[in-house]
Order: sequence, then C-alpha cells, then structure tokens
Amino acid sequence: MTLADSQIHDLAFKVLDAFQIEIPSWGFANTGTRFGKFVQAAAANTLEEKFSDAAEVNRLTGATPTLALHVLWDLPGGLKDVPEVRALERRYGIRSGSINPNLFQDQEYKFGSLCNPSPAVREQALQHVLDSIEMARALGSRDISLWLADGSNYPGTQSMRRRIGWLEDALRAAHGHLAPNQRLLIEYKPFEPAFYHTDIADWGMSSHLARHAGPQACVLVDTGHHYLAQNIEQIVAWLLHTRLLGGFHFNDRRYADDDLTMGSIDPYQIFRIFHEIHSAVRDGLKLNLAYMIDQSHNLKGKIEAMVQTVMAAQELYLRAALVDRTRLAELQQACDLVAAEELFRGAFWRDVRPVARAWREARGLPADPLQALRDGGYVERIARERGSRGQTVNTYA
Ligand code: AFD
Ligand code: MN
Ligand code: MN
Repeated sequence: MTLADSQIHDLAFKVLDAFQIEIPSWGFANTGTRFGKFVQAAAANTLEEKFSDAAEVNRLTGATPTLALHVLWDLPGGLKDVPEVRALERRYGIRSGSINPNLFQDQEYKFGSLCNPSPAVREQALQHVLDSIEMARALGSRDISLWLADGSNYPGTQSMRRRIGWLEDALRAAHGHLAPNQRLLIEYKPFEPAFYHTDIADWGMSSHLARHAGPQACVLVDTGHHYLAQNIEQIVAWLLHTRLLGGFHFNDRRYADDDLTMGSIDPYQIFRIFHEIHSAVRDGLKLNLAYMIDQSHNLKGKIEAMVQTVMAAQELYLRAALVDRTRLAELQQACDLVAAEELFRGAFWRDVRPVARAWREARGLPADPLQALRDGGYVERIARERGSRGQTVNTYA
C-alpha cells in the first residue's frame, strides 16, 4: 500500500518545515588537500563574508538558520569576538551554531592534544576546550563539537591504552564545565591525519568516552568518516537505541576519505540512515539531533556545493519519511522479504522533487534554489569584490 498523494503532500510539508540543517563557516573558505589548494575568487575570507554566504544559502533554501563556527578561524580573539559575532547575527539573520574547538593545528599538538604524552600540552588542549565552552555559552550555542586528530603514525611509538586514560580524564573535566543546556558532541574518524591509530577512531570509542564523560556528552556521526563496508545505518540504530546519538556531520566518501557531497556516492545509504531516524521517532524516541553539514569543497563552488547538499539532504530525508512504516513492520514481522524490500526501496525511488518544489513555493522560496543562485548573481558579485582583495586559505587538510 502506498501513501495517497494528499498524504504525501501534508507529510512532506510537515517534514520539511521541521528539518533544519546547520552549515559550516569553514565550508565557505578556501581549503584544499595536502596536495594543493585551489583558491576561489568567491571564497569567504572574513567571518562577515561567511555570515553573508550563510545568509544567501538560507535565503535560497529556507533550511539553514545557523552557522557552525571554528574557534581558531572564526573567533581568534576568544570571548572578545562575541560582540562582533552578535552584530553579524543581527545583520545577516543567521545565528551562531555549534562551536568547534581546534585541537589539530597548533605546533604543540604535533604528538597529540588531549592525548599528548606531555601533561603541559594536555593542559593547554583542555584549556582550549574549556575556553570554547565559555564562548559557546556567551553565544548561546548549545553544542561544542569536538573532533580530535590525535593518533600516531607508526606502531610502537605511543601507548594507545595510556592515551585512553588521558582522554577520559580530559572529557570528564570538560563535561563538568558544561552549562545545563549544553552538550559535548564527540566525533570519531577512522584515520587522517594519523595513519597508524586515531585515538577516537570509531563509534564504540566515542560511545565509551561519552558515557564516561557524563550525561550531556553524546556521539557525532560524520557520514564521511567510515570504511567502505561499514553499515552506517546499523551504527545509527545502536546510537539511537543507547540514546547516545547527538547528531550528524553530512559528508560522503568514496574511499574512506571525506568532504565529498553527501549522497553523491551512495544516496541509498543516506536514505537508510534517515529511515532509522524516522523509525525511532515513530517509535516514540525523543530525539534532539543536530543535522550539520561538514564539507569544504576544493573543486566545487563553495556556495553552489552548500545549496546542492542542503537540497540533497532535504530530498533524501523526505524520501525516508515517506516509508509506510506500519505496513513495513507487518511485512518484517511476517518475514515477507521481497514485499518488505519492495516497499522500502519503493520509497527510495519515489521522486519527491515535485512536492519539495511545491513546499518551497508555498514558503516563498525559489522552487529551484540552485537555479536561483545562478540567476541571482550573488557568486559573481562576491567574486568581483573578494577577488580584488586577495585570498586567505584555511591551513586545514
Ligand atoms: C575535518 C575533520 C572532522 C571535523 C571537521 C571540522 O575530519 O570532520 O568535524 O574537520 O573541524 O573534516
Ligand atoms: Mn566532521
Ligand atoms: Mn571530516
């Protein structure tokens, strides 16, 4: 049985009205790989330009009201920068989102930050996390989103087990500084920049660290941070069941690297991940998930890639919402395999672009945000203005 068109319309509007996606400040700045950085004339060089670009994405999509900030790149002055950020929020109608400490760039972090064998470096790294928590509090940001590049490149050069203890102590200390409404999102990544071991390499490590840190810590799933064969939707199901899922960084990978456009490689996997979310909501789980994009494209136009990812996320999230889970549960119970699979993947194959277009028009948004971006001339204008002022590049990746 499939949902009637009127049911699809009403459900689609309800789902898209509620689906907000946070966009990353670093996604608008020049970046690259360790083999080269291709600067873009339209790339953002200042925090104001990042807010301006975020406002353009939100104008076109209506789904991206918050901007994730990277402490070192966006708030180099720490708390002193808060008034300027507040002014930018008011000017561009975009709120500060998650606060991202930077524990991977300073020279002191060469052998690790919170996992460094030097107590002084560990203390420096922890202080940076505590400062980031203070900045989040000053900006009214709920989430501190922590990613550690910590690890080692050669067997035998570090004690992986001792580093676990240091990490447990640091995250528990950080957790103790959270305001009642704040959360510590602990992200995992199997490798890169460390190539022998990464201290927080998978969801099991993040889960343990979150439990050990305290009740306001949770796991952040970056969809680009998994080995090829990993069943990400099963990881999400476990994190939902254990109430440890804090949110997502939308991303994709072909060969276990990251920063490709989410859904560009395997959209069906993203659909299956979103099905787990919708299924949990239907079963009454109270979720408070942060949906965030974490992509900084080296080749695609920064703003075009951001709009494209928002549209892809909306459409896959909507397709997954349209699975008839009542009927699916019956078929699963009966082990009617082909019927269950046909119902499930039938929802994946449904073209939701017409109803997404109708939603956009009903909300006063461009029916085709990508085309509206091209027609609007924003990218050409900022390329002229910014190109003449010289480019900075995030010394990241
Ligand atoms: C890099 C890391 C990780 C982190 C992001 C922002 O791999 O995904 O969340 O930078 O700091 O992509
Ligand atoms: Mn990430
Ligand atoms: Mn990443």
